[in-house]
Amino acid sequence: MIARLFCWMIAIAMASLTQVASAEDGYDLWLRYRPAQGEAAGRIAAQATAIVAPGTSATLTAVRAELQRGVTGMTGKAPALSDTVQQDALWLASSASTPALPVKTNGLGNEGYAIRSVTKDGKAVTLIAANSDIGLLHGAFHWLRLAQSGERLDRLDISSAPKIGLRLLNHWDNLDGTVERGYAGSSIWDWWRLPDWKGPRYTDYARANASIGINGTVLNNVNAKSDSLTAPYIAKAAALADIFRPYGIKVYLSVKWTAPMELDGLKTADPLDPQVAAWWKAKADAIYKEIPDFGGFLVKANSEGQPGPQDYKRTHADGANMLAAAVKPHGGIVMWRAFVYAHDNPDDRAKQAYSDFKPLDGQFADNVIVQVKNGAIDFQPREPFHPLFGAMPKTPLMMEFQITKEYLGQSTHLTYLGPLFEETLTSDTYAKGKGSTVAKVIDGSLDGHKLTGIAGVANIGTDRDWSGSIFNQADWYVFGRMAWDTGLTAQGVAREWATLTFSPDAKVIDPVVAMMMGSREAAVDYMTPLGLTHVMATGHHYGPGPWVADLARPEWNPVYYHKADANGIGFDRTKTGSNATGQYAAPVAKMLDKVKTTPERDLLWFHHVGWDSKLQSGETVWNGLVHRYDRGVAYVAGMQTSWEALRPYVDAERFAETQALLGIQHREAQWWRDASIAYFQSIAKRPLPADAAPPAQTLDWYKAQNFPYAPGHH
Ligand code: GCW
Repeated sequence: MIARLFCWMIAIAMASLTQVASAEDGYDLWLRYRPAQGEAAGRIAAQATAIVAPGTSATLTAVRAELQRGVTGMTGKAPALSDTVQQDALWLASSASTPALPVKTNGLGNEGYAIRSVTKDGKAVTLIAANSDIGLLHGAFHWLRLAQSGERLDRLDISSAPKIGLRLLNHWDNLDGTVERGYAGSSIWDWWRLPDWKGPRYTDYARANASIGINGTVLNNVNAKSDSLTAPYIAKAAALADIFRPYGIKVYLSVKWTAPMELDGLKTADPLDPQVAAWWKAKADAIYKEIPDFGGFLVKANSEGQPGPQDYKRTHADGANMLAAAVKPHGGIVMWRAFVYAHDNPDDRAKQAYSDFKPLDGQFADNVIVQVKNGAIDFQPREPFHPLFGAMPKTPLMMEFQITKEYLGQSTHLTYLGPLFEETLTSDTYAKGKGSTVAKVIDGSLDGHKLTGIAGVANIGTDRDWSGSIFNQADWYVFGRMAWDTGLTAQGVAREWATLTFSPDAKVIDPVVAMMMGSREAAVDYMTPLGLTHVMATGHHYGPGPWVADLARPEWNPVYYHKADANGIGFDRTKTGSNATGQYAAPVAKMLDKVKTTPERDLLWFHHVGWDSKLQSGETVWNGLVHRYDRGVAYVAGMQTSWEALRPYVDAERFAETQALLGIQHREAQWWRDASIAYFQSIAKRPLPADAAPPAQTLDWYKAQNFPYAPGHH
């Protein structure tokens, strides 16, 4: 009896173990390494009978562990580790430790890699070559990506190196564990228990980021607290840096401008005061003592209430250069944000960053890089590229994208950001004639800069799936992949991600990629069609609020942005209006100054047009607006149908989650559509087009909706 009970207990324990091992809860991200199907398993096993990656560095240890984990997961058989090259082995060798590699590594830099099927001493092997162990790590992840995708592995000839130097995540994580604009749980940094307790998530975070080429992370919110610069918090950051170092990831900190006053009672934070400069120098020295490869500082100054050098009648350059001098002896950098606008500046908000920064071109120290958001307002579903790109040739500029979706449906909407990133990177600034793309500005090639960077505001939290939903993981993934190679397409990366996340089966991939590719445009349609912007509800930015007109600062009110009145709608940013168009290079400005030549997707961003004026389709602006709202909602309904058809091919757990979230998205898209139409109709006073249904509720009902506990607002 007892023996039987015991057997049962073992059986139950085994069953739950296998369940845990195979649970598709999203924790493994795109590094799932599930058993390969059909011939793929044999292909992988045949090319990885052994792993030859001798060396004692922490990075090589991580590389071997990752390859073993991957190959074992995919084939069910652990490859041997060997110090000598053997037939059908994966051979990893860096030029630093192996002379006369059969593959050239010049041009690969410190992080790039080559993967080639070669013969070494009569043995067929797959060589992963690089100039450093970190390069080998990136190469190993590339090989694992190919293996997981079911690709052929026997005739490889690949080489890859990043064009952009700094590829960073920016965490808007607070020291109390909350995350500003975070929709995936709490901060993954357990500041309270660091540096003693270092949970396994930190290593998995490093693995995930290294696998897509991210090489730095800013640990704390740009709305920074001084405390992160105290000795206990530096020790905590150092503990994280130690975990990330083998994966080629450096840590950075956001700093608060007035830290010298708050922490040590200095009378001023004037950047030209020698005591202030000395304080920062000593602070930098203290940080580098604990974190010898510390990356540097990120600064939000004189923006949205944060203190900064302008409080002392100094410029952003004065401030940045003082900090830059402090980290310079250690090889550190300063990332100075250009996201600034002031309540006492009556000028169009979209113009203010350019007005502040353009005159400072040429005045920044050589270890300062100015971090510019993709658009001139704030991470909207669609923004034209920021006019600073191309306008500061003497200053390195880095891109800031927002991976977390403050304005694109937060954690519940499926709105794949690849197309948004691609649209921005391929935009032509015309700064040096045709072909002066934003990508060329930030990769330094347009103006010959060596210091180059791109940052994404992270969408990572303590949720089991890290990002709040399976599909939100794709936004993290595509950010990393495009940061590594700005030439990748949103579509190509979507395929890659879907293959790794679901399966290489075209029956799954094709519909999933199709859903993803139109999803961001759908959000534009149901939230901010035709170039509308910033019409979200106050504070948490969850849901529609185009009627809001009572906030203290004019540019906090949606009515400031859409300027709808009895005659028409849109913000006149042409010569007759705010002249924001004048901040672009002449050919772009000329194009945007006329309604006719302005891309319709940006129409209301640049022009105030009559309700009855005609769109390209021939319909009126009013009718076109309504039709776009409807098109957005219909797209979401279409995604629901596509997803339903995938039920047989997707595991129950991820199927159910996505199904439920698409349900939320549909309901909210409808709400956005109805509320927006109810409001704009009250101003336009025009009938709905014949094929459009009236909003479900009255305008007052929509206005009365209130969400005091919507997440992410701190
Ligand atoms: O997008 C806005 C957000 C703020 C954020 C700010 C910024 C960190 O609403 O939450 O603050 O931008 O980028 O500084």
